[in-house]
Amino acid sequence: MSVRRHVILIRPPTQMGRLHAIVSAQHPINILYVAASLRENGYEPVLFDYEVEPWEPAKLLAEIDRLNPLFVGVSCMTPLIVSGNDICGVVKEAFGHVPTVVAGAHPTALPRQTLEDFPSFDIVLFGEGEFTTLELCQRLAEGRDLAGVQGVAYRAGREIVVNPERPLHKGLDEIPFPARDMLRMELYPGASKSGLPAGVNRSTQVFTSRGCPFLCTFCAIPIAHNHKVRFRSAESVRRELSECQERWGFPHVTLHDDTFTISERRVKEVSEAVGAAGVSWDCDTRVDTVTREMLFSMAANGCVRIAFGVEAGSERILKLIKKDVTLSQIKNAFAWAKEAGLQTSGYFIVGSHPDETPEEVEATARLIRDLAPDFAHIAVGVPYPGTELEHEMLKSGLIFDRSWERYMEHDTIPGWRTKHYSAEGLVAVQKRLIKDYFYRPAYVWSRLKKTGKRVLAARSAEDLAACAREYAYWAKSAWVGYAFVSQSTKGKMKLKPLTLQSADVA
Ligand code: B12
Ligand code: SF4
Repeated sequence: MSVRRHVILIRPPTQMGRLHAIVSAQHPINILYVAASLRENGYEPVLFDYEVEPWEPAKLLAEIDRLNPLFVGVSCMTPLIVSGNDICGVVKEAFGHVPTVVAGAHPTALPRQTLEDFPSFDIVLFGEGEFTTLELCQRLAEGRDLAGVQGVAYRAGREIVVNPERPLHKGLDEIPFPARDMLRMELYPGASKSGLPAGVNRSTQVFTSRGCPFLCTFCAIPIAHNHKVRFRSAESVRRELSECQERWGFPHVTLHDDTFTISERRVKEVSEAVGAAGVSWDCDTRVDTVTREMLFSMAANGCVRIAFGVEAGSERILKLIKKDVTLSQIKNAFAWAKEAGLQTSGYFIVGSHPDETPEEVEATARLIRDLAPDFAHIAVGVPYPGTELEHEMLKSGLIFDRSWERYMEHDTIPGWRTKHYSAEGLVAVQKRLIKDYFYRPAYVWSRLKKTGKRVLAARSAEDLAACAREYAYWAKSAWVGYAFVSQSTKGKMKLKPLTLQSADVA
């Protein structure tokens, strides 16, 4: 009998809603990390990325039939858990003996509850995936049970067993680079960050660290990383980038660290490594971990865009959500970034704390206008499982519907409210802030001017074509955004359940 070596890894269809029209799909780096580890250890992973390819059950089932895999695994953030379960349901119905595994942010926060709520999953893998997956495969290949495998929860008869968590990997440099060669690159044509036009910058994402030490009450990242941050060496980042350059020649890279600028010395080393690769890049970070000099040095090394988590315009709310930054730090960071010539982006939240008053939301609106970022990501606060925000809202009885597909920052009516806003009220105020910022003559003029400058500086037909694509991108974004803000939260904008049947497939 041949040894079973295949594993099927799946990203469920996107629930990015209309945003998907303006922010193109990112590479599923987390799954590609797991795939690379599997391959290095002699297994044969097969990827189905339903964010970019059509969900065709017959094709998946034929592949399972052909390969007889050790398991079929899905990666699920909270709003994707329902469609992840639907996919595994289709698998179980046809091949009851093939184990189904769910991993990612949602099951990591709720391992036991995920198995209790979703009958199509056999096994939950929580926390980091590389080493746990290898041990899981070994046990499944040997037909042994999962007792003692750290980082898994599973069914044993009618019981659910939750094993102890696996300690975080100490040496990130030892983990093989994501298996990007498994992607059909033509399915990921553009940039994956709002404000970096799709089609203008073909890009990939690179993690130079994992985790974040801060305490923001709404953020799910510390759940998997225990408020710890671990760094890769600049040399390891340099090698990953040269692999990317040699094989795919991406002109742009997103450094996807949760807070890229935590250590000044390391920012310098990594920026220089990226600069030497000759690509443009962008990153996300906090306003209190940058200096003017750092931003200039990043720009000199090819950084073109920086996004800051701002969240709120009221110092009281910033304290309540444990963001621990001040308004003057926010203003300085944006001013320095602009001075350094970087495109700026800000993340803002309405309802980041259940106590936020309408006056405080207005303070956020004013702050967005004052900062005048190139792009403002204005979200509704979502009480993701395991966060302090969720704990507080459950305690105050503000969550009335835990349908996970509603756990999106946009495009659905929330299943929760705050003390001052109803669920519809939160969406209505989110829409108003978006409209007030993006649909002002000053903003439209600033966009026309910025791209206009590039038209004047164009030296080739290629440069001009890039400018035309950029104009088209902003026009499309304006159209998509307008359709969103002008839709009533009542009537037409009834919750559209984003399940497998209705999720959009690019
Ligand atoms: C990149 C990213 C995205 C990308 C998509 C990435 C992808 N792979 O699909 C984009 C930008 C599209 C995105 C969108 C959203 N995201 Co996001 N995203 C991230 C981010 C920044 C990095 C993910 C990552 O690759 N991490 C690095 C890898 C190494 O870690 P990992 O993801 O935990 O994966 C490991 C294990 O979980 C496991 N694993 C994961 N999947 C699988 C699958 C199998 C089969 C196996 C065996 C193992 C395994 O192995 C991996 C390697 O160790 C995280 C923050 C973070 N630091 O994780 C947020 C994060 C995951 N996102 C989050 C959220 C909320 C969203 C949105 C819902 C926001 C919204 N718009 O409403 C959307 C939903 C999108 C959708 N499709 O419906 C939350 C999740 C919270 C939650 N409980 O769901 C996070 C944690 C951010 C936060 N601040 O809280 N996201
Ligand atoms: S919001 Fe940003 S700074 Fe706060 S914990 Fe999450 S990643 Fe860290």
